[in-house]
Amino acid sequence: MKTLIIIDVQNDFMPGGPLEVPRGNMIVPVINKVQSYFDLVVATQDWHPKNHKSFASSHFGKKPFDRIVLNGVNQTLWPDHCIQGSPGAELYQDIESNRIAAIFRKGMDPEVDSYSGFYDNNRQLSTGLSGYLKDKGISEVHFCGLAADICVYYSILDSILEGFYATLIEDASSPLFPDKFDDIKCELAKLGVHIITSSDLHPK
Ligand code: VGL
Ligand code: ZN
Repeated sequence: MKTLIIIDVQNDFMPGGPLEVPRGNMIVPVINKVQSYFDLVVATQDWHPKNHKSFASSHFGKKPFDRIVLNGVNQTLWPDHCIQGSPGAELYQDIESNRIAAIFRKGMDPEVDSYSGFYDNNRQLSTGLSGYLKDKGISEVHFCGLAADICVYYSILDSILEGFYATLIEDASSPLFPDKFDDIKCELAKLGVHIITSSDLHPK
């Protein structure tokens, strides 16, 4: 069963949002085009309580993109984003959502960030995504969404650890820090991740 996982295509990550990803809106038509090539489409949503410890605003004297150690793990501090129930946390309005079978939310524990759609950054709390896919007999997953170098990247790493074959659809994903993305792609390729563009995919 061909499966597409759409990571965090939410308003706050779009150009003009508090944690804008360059070209974040440009990937949306590509994602919409390829959805019909897949038998199963699932999505993730960054979904933080308003006092989340990954926000610079939760730490006196800190500013966005500072780095701290949070409960023993390195943490980049972010601008407030994707607050539960806020308009910024909603899926971007142009993303076609009719074919999205399930949405897995993450980052709900105020003490722990969660980049991956599978596990939190401490690798303690599962979203259930792995079990959901395995229950359906899925062994291979395609990834797209935002940000390519953060939540998509960590989701791909976890998918490999969970035993899935992973593919990144590069033009359906966009990085927060484009300068460092070549290194990430190299690392993923070495791990056996297929990196393709949407033109390599074909309608069912
Ligand atoms: C993300 C930073 C903080 C992402 C989420 O979706 O890539 N990045 N929270
Ligand atoms: Zn977040």
